[in-house]
Amino acid sequence: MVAEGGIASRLTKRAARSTIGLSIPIKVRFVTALIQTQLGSIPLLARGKVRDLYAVDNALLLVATDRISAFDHVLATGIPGKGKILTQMSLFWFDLLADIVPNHLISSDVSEFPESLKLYRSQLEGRSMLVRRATMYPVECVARGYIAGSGWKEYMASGTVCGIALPPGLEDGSRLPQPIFTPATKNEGGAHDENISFSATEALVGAADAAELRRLTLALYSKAARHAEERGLILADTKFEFGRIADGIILADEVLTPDSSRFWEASAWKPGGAQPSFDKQFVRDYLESIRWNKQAPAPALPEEVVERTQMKYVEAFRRLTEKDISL
Ligand code: Q0T
Repeated sequence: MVAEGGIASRLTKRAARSTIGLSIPIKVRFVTALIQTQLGSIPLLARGKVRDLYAVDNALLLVATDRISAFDHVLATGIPGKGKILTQMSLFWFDLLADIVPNHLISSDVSEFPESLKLYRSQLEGRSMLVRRATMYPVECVARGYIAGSGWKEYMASGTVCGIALPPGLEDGSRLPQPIFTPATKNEGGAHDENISFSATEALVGAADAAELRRLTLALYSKAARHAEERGLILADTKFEFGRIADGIILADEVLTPDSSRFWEASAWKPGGAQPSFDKQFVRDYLESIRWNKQAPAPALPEEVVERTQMKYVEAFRRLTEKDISL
């Protein structure tokens, strides 16, 4: 029985080399990037830039691949282990934040998954979550403690973010007087999310739920930002997605990963321009250096950029969780 026949072409195989002195190999580990899952007849619901979503009985299966995006494109090269690192990071935060809001996690242990998934263990191990199906709110719940990205753009144009008036004189990367709730709506087909006002959020989800989503978003941000700051990282902003089940509101999606958040090295923070990305700066610098026009097809990354980027994900995981990760 060959569960994974045919996926080899979708895997990027790299040898992680270690040498002593005159290039004597002391260890040869093969680390493979999982670029796309292939779960046979399990119904695929969606492939995002990074994650693949499947229907499993009444539940959903979220699988984080090793795909990486930059400048709004998925690159031709994956970062081996990225999906595992981000999944383990989400699991850490779900646990830390469970006193604020329940979440959609059923299990991340493949041994506890339905029988139909066990054939795919090697693709799922460490990088998948079986989650409760919820009715998702059509709002991206963003909290910002610092101004950057689309928030900085809107502030430059109007002095506001999502209609919230901010003090004059802020620079790109400035800390805000207090964290703010800056909701956005998802746009179809790769277009950027659109920042919306709180009253537009009320119109979308109702006033009571809008107030509760704002309260939860700010409470989650506050706890996570404090945790990060104690470990020398700035959580500049982050995006949450919530859903509703019979019992009430639950936290869904991935949480507080570098894909859904801006993490900055606190010791390097210097408002007045774009801050270096904790995880993707080597990737961006490389893509700028080759003067890629940011149109498809996105290029591949050199081995050195892949390795340095992988190290940044491992470092983010270690600093935030104080745990080691085996890929
Ligand atoms: C969802 C119902 O994960 C997504 O896309 C990846 C390809 C976005 N998405 C999430 C849901 C979730 C979650 N998470 C949930 N618990 N219940 N829907 C749907 N799309």
